[in-house]
Amino acid sequence: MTAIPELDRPEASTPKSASEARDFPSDFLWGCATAAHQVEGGNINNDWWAFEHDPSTAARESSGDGIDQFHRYSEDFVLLKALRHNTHRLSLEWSRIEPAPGEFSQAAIAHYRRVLTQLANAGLIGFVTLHHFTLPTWFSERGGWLAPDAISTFERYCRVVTAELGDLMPYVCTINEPQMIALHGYLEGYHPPAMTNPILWRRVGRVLLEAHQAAVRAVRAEAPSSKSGLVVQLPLLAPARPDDSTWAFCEAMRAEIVDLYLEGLTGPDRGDWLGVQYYRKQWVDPSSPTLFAAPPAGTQTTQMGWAVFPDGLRLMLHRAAETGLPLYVTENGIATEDDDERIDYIESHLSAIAQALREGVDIRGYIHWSAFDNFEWSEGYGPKFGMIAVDRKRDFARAPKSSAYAFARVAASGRISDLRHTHSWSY
Ligand code: GCO
Repeated sequence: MTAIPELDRPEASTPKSASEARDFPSDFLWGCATAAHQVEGGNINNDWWAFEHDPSTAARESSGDGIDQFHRYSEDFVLLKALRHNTHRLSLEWSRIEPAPGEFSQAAIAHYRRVLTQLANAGLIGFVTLHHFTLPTWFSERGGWLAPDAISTFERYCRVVTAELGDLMPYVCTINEPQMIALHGYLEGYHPPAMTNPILWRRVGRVLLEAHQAAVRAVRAEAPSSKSGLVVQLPLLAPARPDDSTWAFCEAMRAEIVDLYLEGLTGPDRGDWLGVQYYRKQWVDPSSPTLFAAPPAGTQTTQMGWAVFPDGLRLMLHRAAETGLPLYVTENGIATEDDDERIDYIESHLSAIAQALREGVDIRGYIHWSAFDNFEWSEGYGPKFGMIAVDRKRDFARAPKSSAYAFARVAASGRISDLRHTHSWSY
């Protein structure tokens, strides 16, 4: 393992809390998540690239070179392992693998074989997402998820990649946040295809649930030892006001954003586990043009304007546990320039997970969003979600922040109190 002076000083191996009980089991998975379009750079053949370059859309800037992970994945994985991660979540870029309908790039598949081999060699258990927001341009131009053959086309891609790479994918995340694809792309209009149509919003959500099941079938057929799961964002939704119609509207939103997916995970193709992604509490407001009210005055909010509410993670883990599936937290994090605030956020959210564990919820890992500051979709590179800064202006140098070392100590010991044991460390 690469030595990191901040972590490998002799006192670091015997943290002050060594005698305290662990908060997390010794086989718990610890890591960070990324997505191809947010880190690779140069993904010019997908719907997001087109959206970023269309001045009429909500996108602020081009994803450009990303953080050039397309070329720097090896050193990134070695760094994450040195930071005591034992797992890593990343995604495959469909538009590279299938640049034209039915035409699969052997070079792109070979690239991802090198990436996933390097991941395993670095000692990181792979959570590999098949679809994380970006669609090949040809797929979106044919109607995206609303095209009559969308599911069978996606299933064909899933079969090819799992047949080619499944031996290197211990965990497969089928579709990232189907609810957010539907909500942001078809109702709120700030992701492609920039629609604001309540009927299509509802329809796409159902298509994506079916597409998940098709992906599970593909994984079972082509890579039977891989374990597949849907990864859903589960915000804690509350009515903005106590009147009956706001309550009813909140229930209707919850039905579409949460219940549709959790209650839809039935039958043989539901997958082997479920990924819970949690960031915030949201107040539903039928009279707001965005359908959500601003957080109440005095609420702590992030660079994204999101309300910090750690107990919501515990509550949504309980809700997700009703599926009976083992759970992994596959995303949770904060956009902030203030890294101390990130450490606070990690502490409060890990405490919520530890409490859910004590309450009997089967949670097997925590994957933070994100490893590196990266491209935050329509918001561009402004929001800082990473534990590791990247110098995009010069040489793409990676610089771990204090939170990266704090997280490393918890990952090594399984004790939340080790986040704060900074007295014996210098940065
Ligand atoms: C999502 C995606 C990530 C985001 C992250 C912060 O949740 O929207 O999975 O790609 O970058 O969640 O918004």
